[in-house]
Amino acid sequence: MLSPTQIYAQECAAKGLRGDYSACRSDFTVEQDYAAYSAEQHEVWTILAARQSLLAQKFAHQSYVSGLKTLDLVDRIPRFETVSQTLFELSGWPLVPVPGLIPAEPFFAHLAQKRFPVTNWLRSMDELDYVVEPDLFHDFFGHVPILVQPEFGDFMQLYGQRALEAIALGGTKLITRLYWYTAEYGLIQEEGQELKAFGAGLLSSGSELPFSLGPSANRVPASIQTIMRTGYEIDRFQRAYFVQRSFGELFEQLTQLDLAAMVAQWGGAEPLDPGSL
Ligand code: HBI
Ligand code: FE
Repeated sequence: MLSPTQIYAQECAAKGLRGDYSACRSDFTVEQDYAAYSAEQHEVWTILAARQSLLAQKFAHQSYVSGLKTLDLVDRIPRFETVSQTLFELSGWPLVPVPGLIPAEPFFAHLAQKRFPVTNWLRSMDELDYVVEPDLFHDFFGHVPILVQPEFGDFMQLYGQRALEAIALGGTKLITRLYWYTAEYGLIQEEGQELKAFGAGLLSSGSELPFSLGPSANRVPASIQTIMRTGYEIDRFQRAYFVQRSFGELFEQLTQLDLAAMVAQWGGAEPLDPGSL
């Protein structure tokens, strides 16, 4: 009798997903085998991190920039335990290594219990600019630094809790869009502040980060209902970027959201075309 993780490992292999799922625990976590990273992989990391941290100074939300400095992520592949301990002390968010994409339910369960899953494999030198699946650089460099910011961390934990509710209601597609247009591609313009990026898909991309804040990007004031109704593509620049007014407001909107009503009304509807917003 195969376990759920063994079944999932077979599915990933069949889909050609990267990552070694053969040794993951029932919650889909693994060990980060730090010694396994080659000198070339450390070089991949330092090239990407040097380039992105320059862009982050200009385009990233202040809390991301300070997280990057505090967690010391730039000079080499970071050690999970070290950063996890620092982050846990700072904002209560330990990191858990995972072999790659894991099923939505365990992913949301980790977030709901204030644990951030970070992929343990890293792209190769000839994939420097783009990998389809989230790798160590996307997760660790893109998602982790801003978790030093309590308001955003609270949103991510609430998101995990409500996403589990949404799955039970049959609203996985709707709730996945909310993650996509905030945690992955979110922009924010706080009162009297400049427009900045906080989404990991932007913060880990050398090209889409400047694009999203540039003249030709389609930026839309954020509304949680519109976000959850809007489709997205995973392998091209986004055709809409939603701009939050504050992390507190995003948290409030998700707290107030009537998920059952949302799923009943829009669960089966055609997605909105982001280009039409
Ligand atoms: N697994 N490791 C990992 N990382 C993710 O970002 C991730 C996932 N599984 C599911 C998932 N994301 C989506 O459901 C979310 O993007 C909504
Ligand atoms: Fe991501």
